[in-house]
Amino acid sequence: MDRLKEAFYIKSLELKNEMRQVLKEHGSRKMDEVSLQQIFGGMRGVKSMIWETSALDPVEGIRFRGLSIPELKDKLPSREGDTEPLPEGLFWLMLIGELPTEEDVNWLSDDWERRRNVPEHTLRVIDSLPIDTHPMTQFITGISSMQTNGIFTKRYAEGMSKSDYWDPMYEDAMNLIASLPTLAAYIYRRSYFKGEHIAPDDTLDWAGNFAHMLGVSDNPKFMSLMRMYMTIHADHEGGNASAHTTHLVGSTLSDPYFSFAAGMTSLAGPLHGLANQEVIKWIFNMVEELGTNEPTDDQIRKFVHETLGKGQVIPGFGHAVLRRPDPRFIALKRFAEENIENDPTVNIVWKMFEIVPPILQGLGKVKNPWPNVDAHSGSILVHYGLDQYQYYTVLFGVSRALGVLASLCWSRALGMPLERPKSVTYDWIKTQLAK
Ligand code: HAX
Repeated sequence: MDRLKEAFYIKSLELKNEMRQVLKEHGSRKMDEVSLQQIFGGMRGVKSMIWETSALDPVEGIRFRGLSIPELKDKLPSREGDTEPLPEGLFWLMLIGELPTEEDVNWLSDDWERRRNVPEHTLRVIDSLPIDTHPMTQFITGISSMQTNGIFTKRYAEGMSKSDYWDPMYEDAMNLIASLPTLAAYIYRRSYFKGEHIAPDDTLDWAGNFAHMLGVSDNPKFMSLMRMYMTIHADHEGGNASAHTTHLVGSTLSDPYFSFAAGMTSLAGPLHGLANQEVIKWIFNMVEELGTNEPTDDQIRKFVHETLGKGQVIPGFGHAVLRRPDPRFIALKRFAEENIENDPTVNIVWKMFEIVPPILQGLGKVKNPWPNVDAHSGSILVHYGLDQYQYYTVLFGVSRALGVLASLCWSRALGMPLERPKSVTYDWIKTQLAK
């Protein structure tokens, strides 16, 4: 058994036993109450799931196993010559709750390198789609088609015991994560570079090699960006749509390929991960309409009002949980301040950071007027030459695999049951209110 798998197995056995005991003693204790507003309002804030890999505070933002984004930058190993954390380190931390050493991270890079093969038939399935198929459609199709390699489903069919679920779950999760950069780079080169693919570089880490295979920029800062991008998008506790979908589908004992493909269909919605493409599309439309890439504050303000006037949302602003500027937005801003000088798209994003929140506040209904992660990520990608914004959600998806698949391993190791919340009819509500 490999070192990470063994550590995970030992930790999960301990926690499983402890949780069983706690449930036995305190199972009937009330932890939450649900209001009518919450039933109608997309279940905001209803506590209903165990998610070990990260937790989201409305004001502080995300913490991965207790560590904030700046703390991750300080504490996780980075590649020599780079200061951004390696996503391998975050995966290690999320999976077993311990900070990895440099040696651990190197081992994981090598392990994912060994596992990164994408089956030939997956490439053929993608090639059969029209060339202008949205990259997320190609990504989801590719992930589903790799399910033929699934170990969990095969072992289940052979009659595996419940107590062994965690084992093939771990193997599938690791194989899938390892292969995602290859799959995603294949889609990018196919869609935008006439299928001129770039061979992997075995000397590189997982995210560095992904940046290399995309072939966007020779600037080493682009690789550095990919490492931090893959780290900060990885997890946002369990209630967000892509995580929750993966969790829900996984609870039926669908394997990681099916569960993650389902999660990606959630990420592809414009209120969730597709917002990163919508932000740049919105900015490019504004620039084109105004005929300048240096719009004044008043011009931006007018464009924001026009968007709202059409009954549309301002992409990249607002959040279902956060009530402050998203720390992931702040991390990207920090990266841009350190590495990018006077870029027109980045400048527009910074102007919007000042201009949009008071306008949204003025509507009197927006609970969080501040920017989220998607407000900033695209402008930095544009700076390095990755301006095919329809591709952005695939990048988000590759990163999100780290958190949701680590959590899926935990769900199976802890013996989490089929998820099945209760729905009610409006008549039932009226009857309750009349009582
Ligand atoms: N622009 C205009 N109106 C907005 C808004 C925005 N950016 N954010 C919220 N509102 C509106 C809502 O549409 C809602 O209006 P109605 O009552 O007329 O339906 C009202 O304000 C209250 O919404 P809320 O309670 O503040 O926000 P929700 O929890 O319902 O929704 C969203 C959170 C992220 C979906 C929302 O803020 C939004 O649509 N933002 C723009 C899209 C976006 O950036 N999504 C990415 C979010 C982060 C993420 O998941 N990344 O992957």
